[in-house]
Amino acid sequence: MTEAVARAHPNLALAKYWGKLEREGNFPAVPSLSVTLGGLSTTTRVRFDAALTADRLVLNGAAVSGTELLRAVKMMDRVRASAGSSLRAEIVSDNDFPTASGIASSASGFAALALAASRAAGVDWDAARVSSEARESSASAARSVFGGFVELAAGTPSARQVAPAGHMDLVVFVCVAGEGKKKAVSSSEGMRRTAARSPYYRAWLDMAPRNFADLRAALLAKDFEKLGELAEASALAMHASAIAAGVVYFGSVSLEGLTLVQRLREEGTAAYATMDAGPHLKVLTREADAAKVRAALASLANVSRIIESRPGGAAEIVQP
Ligand code: 2P0
Repeated sequence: MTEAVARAHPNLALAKYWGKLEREGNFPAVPSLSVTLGGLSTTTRVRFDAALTADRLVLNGAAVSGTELLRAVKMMDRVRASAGSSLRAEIVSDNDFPTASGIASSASGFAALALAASRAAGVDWDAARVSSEARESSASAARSVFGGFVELAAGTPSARQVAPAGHMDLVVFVCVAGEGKKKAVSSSEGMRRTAARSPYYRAWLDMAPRNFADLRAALLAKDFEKLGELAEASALAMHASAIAAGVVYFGSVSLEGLTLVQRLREEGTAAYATMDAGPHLKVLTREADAAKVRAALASLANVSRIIESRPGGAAEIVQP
């Protein structure tokens, strides 16, 4: 086979990954636990072609070059090494969610690429190997190979499922902060600066594994309130350590959104906030409170759109 198409969903870390081990291969320094976001996907077609002299990448309809292309080529080189092939490929990848939405497209992107490329090259990688190769390109991508609730332990090659998508009643709102923001520092660079300069990086490394273990236990116990509290605490601790190094991803939507969900809780509605390497706000709630939480979030200024998601499935081949 020389061609394959794969689809993968982005994911939202409940217990965050922030910081890398000082060794080759892009290994996280802390364990993380995410929910795979159903309803949002990246679809990637890989076609090996003897007529090509270099890999080509078309992302959302536009040809990509430079460092973005190089990251994909590195993945393709690993696939070629595994297949004993020297063929170059055309990669066509499309997201059905806005790329600048604060939902990491690298997670679904590299999960879909690892799966499609290995299948197109005829190498028989199992899900753990696909996850490990995806992690090397982008650590959060290791988690998007699996559906439902997924963990990636520190220093381990691949992620694994903790619970399936139907395990828990959970609704995720992504509040996309309006345009006009300058581009944030990349996650890799933000982590590097945090590790090098933050007086609170040690505290983060100390807190994160305990937060992860408690959150994992809350998930298995289906304790939504506990899970939400721990997810919000993980995000705040991650950002506190980054901010102390001058790495500020927070914006007005993050701050006003955090205040809003805290007020909702005081009024008796279980909603929890989390943020990643951008100004967008993600809110966790349950089915019974979803309409109320959505209506409250609609009052936030500078939100260009609200995306609603629920736990989704694993990365999969969609065409032979
Ligand atoms: C996460 N983030 O656990 C954390 C929380 C952002 C904040 O993983 O350097 O693109 O490519 O391994 O996976 C985003 O970082 O970083 C991320 P690299 P990645 O989802």
